[in-house]
Amino acid sequence: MSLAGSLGGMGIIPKRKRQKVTEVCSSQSKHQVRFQDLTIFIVERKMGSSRRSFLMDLARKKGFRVEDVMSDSVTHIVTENNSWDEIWDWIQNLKLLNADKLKMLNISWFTDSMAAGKPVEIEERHKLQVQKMLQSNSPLPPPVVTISQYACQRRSTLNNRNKIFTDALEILAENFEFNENESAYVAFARATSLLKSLPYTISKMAALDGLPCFGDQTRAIIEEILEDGVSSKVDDLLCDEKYKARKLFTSVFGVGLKTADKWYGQGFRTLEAVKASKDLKFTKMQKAGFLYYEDINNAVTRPEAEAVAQIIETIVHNYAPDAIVTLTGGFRRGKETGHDVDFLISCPETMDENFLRKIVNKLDFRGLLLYYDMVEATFEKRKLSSQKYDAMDHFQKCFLILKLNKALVKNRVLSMSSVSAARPTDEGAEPEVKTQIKDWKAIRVDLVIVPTQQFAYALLGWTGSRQFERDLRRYTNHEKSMILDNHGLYDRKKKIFLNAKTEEEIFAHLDLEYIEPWERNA
Ligand code: DCT
Ligand code: MG
Repeated sequence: MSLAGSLGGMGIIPKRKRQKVTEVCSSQSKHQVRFQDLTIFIVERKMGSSRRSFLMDLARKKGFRVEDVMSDSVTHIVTENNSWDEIWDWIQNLKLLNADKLKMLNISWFTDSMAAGKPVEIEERHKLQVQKMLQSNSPLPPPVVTISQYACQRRSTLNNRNKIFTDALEILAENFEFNENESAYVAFARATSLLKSLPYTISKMAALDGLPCFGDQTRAIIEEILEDGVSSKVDDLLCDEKYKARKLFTSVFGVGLKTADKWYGQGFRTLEAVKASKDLKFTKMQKAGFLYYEDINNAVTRPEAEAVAQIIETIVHNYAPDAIVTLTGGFRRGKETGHDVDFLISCPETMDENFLRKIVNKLDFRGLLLYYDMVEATFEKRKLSSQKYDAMDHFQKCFLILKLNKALVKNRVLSMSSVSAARPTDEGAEPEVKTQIKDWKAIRVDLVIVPTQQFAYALLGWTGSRQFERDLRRYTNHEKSMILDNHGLYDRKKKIFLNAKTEEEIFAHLDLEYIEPWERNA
């Protein structure tokens, strides 16, 4: 089969649309076209329909004319992870009149233009690369573009095509982390992250050729899964006493690896036994962890996160109408569930230092507060270090467990109706609630107070993912001789801090293509 034939089969455009090449999109009419002399077509292949629809919508909102289907009126064709040859073959088949005038661009031109709010000038790096000739019988195209070893130079959506491998590698990585085997942890975490960014599924070992981040150990796991469908190392680990105990104990809010290992060493194997022990002392956090264990270990859904957002916003705006509450963490990356809900609250510099306390008090007053742990700002302790990635930052923050009325979430889902507070109940009423129908769910919430000038850096840091952040800092340090943390960016050569109002500006300081939050699921 010819390359062009196989491309048609793989659906650059859906079959039923192929005949109607001159049809013009109707959803464009909702938005005014600001840039009259260009018309964009975005190729669906290797991108997926949902991402494509999202990007089309985004461009239209910004005043670009975008066609649903390929036609003679298209001037700029935008594609992700397809080579010039592939797109050119396909265009030849369409027999367009002005094919030789078409600008054939990779997604970087599109994202640069979206960030600039206008079509940017086409640079060499925006143009599609010619792919080295493949042997016609080779079933696996090699990567068309060089894939970076840094997650911050890759686009990792939630559409993970290599889940069978990443699930296994993640379990093994976690165990290396438990065992404080840093180098093995890093190797497994990086390989996992790279697999998540691939626009195709690995179907044979040769597909790993030329990719960074794979060593002997990670290759061996992938090879075994390709042959047997499972990894014996993972199977063994899932039956391992110590691993099971560590997983179980650290699933309690407030229990870290040290405590988990202590309990394991003392012979404990179940949470029931730990809770029943007369000798063990628990912190306030762990007591809350046990009390709300089931709810906290039951993932937070997006409607729940949105209901919490509404509650927090209402209270925050009551005290500071100008403050901005931003939902961040996994939900900002487009995840539908999370283990908690993370919010940044950005305030003008002059913000009352008791602001966060007032919010917490109000939550308490409304009967919504089950637990809180206030952490004061430690800006004076900030040390610029390129050696170690410091997960914690120096902002004032509060780790909470909130009591979310389930009816509130149901109402939001059913009718998106307005929010009312959960019915207040006594905090100490746990035994009583168990005998009644429980109409609320305990939700883990993080609130972080961020001064406006540091907002973009805090947003970038708190959006994650963990691996994306690690690689962003590693890239910044090794490739740019700069230091990045949740507060700012320091240029070691020029000895200056670089200001940024938006995440786009931070990426630009680092000479990185902008990666959207939903592409940071590394
Ligand atoms: N973060 C980080 N390094 C850590 C912990 C957190 O860079 N060690 C950043 C990345 C994500 C963000 O803070 C919020 O942290 P979590 O809530 O733990 O992560 P999440 O991606 O929101 O995961 P989940 O969806 O499960 O809440
Ligand atoms: Mg989170």
